[in-house]
Amino acid sequence: MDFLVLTLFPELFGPFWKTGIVGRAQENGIINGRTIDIRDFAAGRHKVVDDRPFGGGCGMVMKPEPLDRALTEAKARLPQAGVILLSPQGSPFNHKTAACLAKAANRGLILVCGRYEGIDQRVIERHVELEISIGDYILTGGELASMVVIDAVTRLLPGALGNQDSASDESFSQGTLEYAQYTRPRDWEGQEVPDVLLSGNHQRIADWRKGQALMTTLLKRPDLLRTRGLDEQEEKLLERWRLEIERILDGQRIRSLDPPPGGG
Ligand code: 9D3
Repeated sequence: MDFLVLTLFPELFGPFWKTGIVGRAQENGIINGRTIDIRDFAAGRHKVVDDRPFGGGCGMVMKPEPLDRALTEAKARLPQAGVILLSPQGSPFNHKTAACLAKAANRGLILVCGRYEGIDQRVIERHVELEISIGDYILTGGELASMVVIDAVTRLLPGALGNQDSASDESFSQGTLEYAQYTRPRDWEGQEVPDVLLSGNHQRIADWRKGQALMTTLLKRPDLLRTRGLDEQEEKLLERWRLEIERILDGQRIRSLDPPPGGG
């Protein structure tokens, strides 16, 4: 899958393209990640890429011309690619979006990273197909957000993970959080690993993990289960806590999750 990132800070991507699962995918030819420096498309000796906003206000806006030329070059290199703008105004990024983008991997992606207070709206209207935000907090630019998107999409591509199955049976495709994990030593400073994990009974282990994942989700992210619901097997696994679960799913407060008195 081709990723072409348009940015004013291409140096941020050096180690990113070379490290970990993204790095290995790049080496194996599963992805081809490149950056384009928007400043290379700026005019004049000073290579100006920003200007003051019409209507006044503080901060600067990315000028349309350099970005438009950079995008024209990007589209010439990847004519089939979708164009995504990373922006605080975008749709929230989640597993479903990542899976969707991974499915259309053959098209490739052009990712536009804004800096300053934003980019001229007319470039967005001319080129951008999808605006993505990675959450409700303020970043200083789209670069980290584009790495988040590329990272999440890459690990869903066939062959990117060591074990082929590991992406499909993990938590967000199931709509839950993950079960707790343990490794050696069996007794760590008096804290023991749950017995069932040492039992060698694969069915019991699988059931324990499902129940553990469901309880964790219920306690930490009840919103995930409320939209998803429980199937018959899951209801059986959680029978013991049925009353508490119904109370939580009815939207009542979980006191342990409320902020402690006095904050902190
Ligand atoms: C405080 C400045 N904001 C009001 C004028 C506008 C603003 C512009 C540009 C705020 C942040 C940014 C830079 N952020 C991104 O480009 C960005 C982002 C983010 O800030 N949060 C979550 N997801 C994303 S994706 C791109």
